[in-house]
Parts: sequence; C-alpha cells; structure tokens
Amino acid sequence: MPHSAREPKFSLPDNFIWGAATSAYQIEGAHDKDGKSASIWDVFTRKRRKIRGRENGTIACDHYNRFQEDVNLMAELGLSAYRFSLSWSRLIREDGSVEPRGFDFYKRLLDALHAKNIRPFVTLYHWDLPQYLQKRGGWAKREIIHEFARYTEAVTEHLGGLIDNYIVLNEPMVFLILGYLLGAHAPGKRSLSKFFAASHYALLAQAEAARSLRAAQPKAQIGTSISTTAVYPRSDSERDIQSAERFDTLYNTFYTEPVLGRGYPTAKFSTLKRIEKYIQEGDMEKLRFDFDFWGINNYTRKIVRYSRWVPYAHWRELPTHHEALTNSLGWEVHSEGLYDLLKKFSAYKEIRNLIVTENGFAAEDQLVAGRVQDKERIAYYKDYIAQVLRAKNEGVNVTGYFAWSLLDNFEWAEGYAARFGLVHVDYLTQARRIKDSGYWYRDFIAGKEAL
Ligand code: IFM
Repeated sequence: MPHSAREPKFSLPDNFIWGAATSAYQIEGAHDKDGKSASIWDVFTRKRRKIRGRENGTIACDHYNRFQEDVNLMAELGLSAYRFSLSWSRLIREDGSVEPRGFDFYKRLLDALHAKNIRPFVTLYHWDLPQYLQKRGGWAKREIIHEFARYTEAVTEHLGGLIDNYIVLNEPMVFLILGYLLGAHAPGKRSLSKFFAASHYALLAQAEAARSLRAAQPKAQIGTSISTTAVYPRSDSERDIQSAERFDTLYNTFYTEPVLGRGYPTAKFSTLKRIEKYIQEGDMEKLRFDFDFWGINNYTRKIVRYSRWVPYAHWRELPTHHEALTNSLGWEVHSEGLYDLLKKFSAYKEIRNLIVTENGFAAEDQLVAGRVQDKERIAYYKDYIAQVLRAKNEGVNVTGYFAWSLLDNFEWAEGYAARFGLVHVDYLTQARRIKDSGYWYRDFIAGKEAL
C-alpha cells in the first residue's frame, strides 16, 4: 500500500490511545544474554509434544538486538503508545540481586520510545516466570507474593522515571488455567489444588504489587489486563444458560470480582468454592485494588451448550457457528462480543476506565512479492474498532485500543505459524515488512481511512 498523502477525512475521539502490544518472551529472543536466567517458557518449550513444530522463543523476533528498528516501525505506523512486558528473569537474579544489563536494555528501549513520543505501557508479568521461582513452587506458593513485590520495587527504582503506565498482570485466567489446570502452557501442571492456590496467590500478588507501584509513583496510571470472552448460551434452556454462566464466571469474572471487593463469584459455579481452602484471614481485603484502568483483551466469543464438562474441558470443542468466519486458530470472529464485554465491565461501578489492551487476528500470512495483503485482518480491525467506538459513543469510558500484535511472534503452544502482526517477520532473515493491515492502521489513526 503506497504511503498516503491524503488529508484527514474525519476526527477520532480526542486523546484516545492508539497502540500495539507485544510481550517479552514472544519477541525478545536473547534467551540467555546479558545475565538472563531461564524462564518457565525456556524450560517448557524443551518438553516434547508441547509446542507446535517444537518451536521456542530462543531467538523469536530478536527484538533484544533490533528494538530500535522496531521502535522506528512504531513511529512509521504513527502509534501513540506501545505495550510490552518486562522479562523478570532478565532483571532479578536467583540470589535476589538486580541484573544491571537487563535494566539497561529496558532503559534503552524506553528512551527510544520517548524519543519518538510513544507512550510506554509496561506489563510486569506476561507469563515468563523465572525458573528458579518455579522450582520453589511458582504461583502455587504464597511466597510468590513477596517475590513479585520485590521485583516490582526494583522496577520502579530502576525504570520508574521512564514509565507512567503499568499493567500488573497479563491474563491471569490464561496463565493459571492453561499453566496449572490443563498443562497446555508453562509450567505444565495439571492439578486442581495447585490451580486454586495459584489463582488466589496471583490475585494477592497483583494487589500487593499494585500498592507498591502506587506508593512509589502516585501519579502513574496502574491497570491490569484480563482475558475476556463474550459468552452466550446456545438456547433459552435452563441447562444451556447455567453452563454459559459457569463458563462466564471462570473465564470473565473469577479474576475480576474479588479485586473489586465482591468476593469470589462462587454462587453461579460452586466448584470455585474450593479456593476457600487457601484464603487466610484478611486476604479478601488484601486482594482488592482500585485500578486506574482495567485492560480488556478480547479476540472471540463462545456459544455454550450444556455439557457437564463445561467449562473444565472440551473448551476447544464448544460449538461455534458452522458458517462463522474464524482466524487460523479456529477462533470465531464476532466483533459485537467486544462491545458486549465493554458494556459488561463498564457496568461494574468499581471499574473506572477500560482500555482494550489486546485485540487482533491470527492468520498464516504469506509474503508475496514483498507484500502481505491481509484483507481479512483489515476487515477484523475495522469491525472490532467500530464496536469499541460504538461503546464509547454510548458513554462507556474506554480510552484506548492496542492491536495485538505489533510484530508476528511466538504464539506460545502454537509456535510461529499463527501470525498476529501488523508487521510481518521473516524468521530466517529477521526482515520486517509492514503488512497492508499495518498501513491501514496507520492511515486510520491519522484520520485518513474510515471504518
Ligand atoms: O499471544 C497472546 C498473548 O500473549 C496473550 N493474549 C492472547 C494473544 C493471542 O493468543
């Protein structure tokens, strides 16, 4: 797509944040450089039959060495913000001391972003726990609360002057269900008791870290990002409705309502009561935090029919429309779901502000004659962004949108085949090429492309 010299045709909401997102393990590579120790993903990807194509993030997009080129691409796209995560195992050594070379890397990245007027949104934890902490039980041990708080303090001490926007956790539901219950993600555990313990401790750690951020940087905006799925029952039958409610509870509200001071939502899903075993006196107060914003990550919806296994298992087999458009991972495209979710979460009186911190489309894109013509992704972005603006126009306090992802990257258990980037990465040469969707996003942000 040629560079557009056209004049803006319309104006977007004032001060709305238009960004793109990534995470450390998915793009950085340099898995053992400059004192970085192994994370649980470095270890998990070595296990057999866990990752499609036996791939891993050892090199990934080599962002560690190419971050300046990537920041230049962000500037070329006209992004006003960039969301990325810090690699804990780059920053804190096993003996608890800090690794200055790791902090230097993020300082250089943050400086490069500021030099281009791109606001950093920094995620503290996007799934890559240091392996030395996993050996001590990881999220399933209460001491993780203290470890996470110490790591957070080191971040504000060394990088705080360069960061105004924090996201504490990325998608607790995903790293806890897939990591501790289903064994599909690192650390590969399959245990109901570990899952409940880890869920409770992750929420306590989240609030403790958020309080430490607020104490160190009272003016910073502090948020956290949740994975969300719009859920609809397949019919009006009581059994379908109840299954959908259980699904909604586990996938949307289990990690939200307690933080808002409403307790664990066990009424609609009694199995969740098992978490009570891990609650100590004072915990329910401690895991509350009044976040400045809630990050909504959304890709798809689920239509749920009754099964006694919903939502524990068969989560991939839940029915979608046969004729529905899906991405290359089989996730149904349903932009109205994002609108419904923004309405749902904004209805909580304790939630002040929402930011869409991830949304995007996976495809097995091909680079043909130097160009990726990803029409389906452009259509996806148009539809989903229209729903975000619809919610905003109706009064929902949503103040930003981050496309997932800036770059094609390591899609966890799915390896590299599913590409989500606005920018294509050739993993053999590390050459970057802006896709048609990237040019579309650039022109849309500049007010030159309508939805
Ligand atoms: O790639 C992931 C990301 O790390 C977390 N949210 C969902 C994305 C797509 O699966």
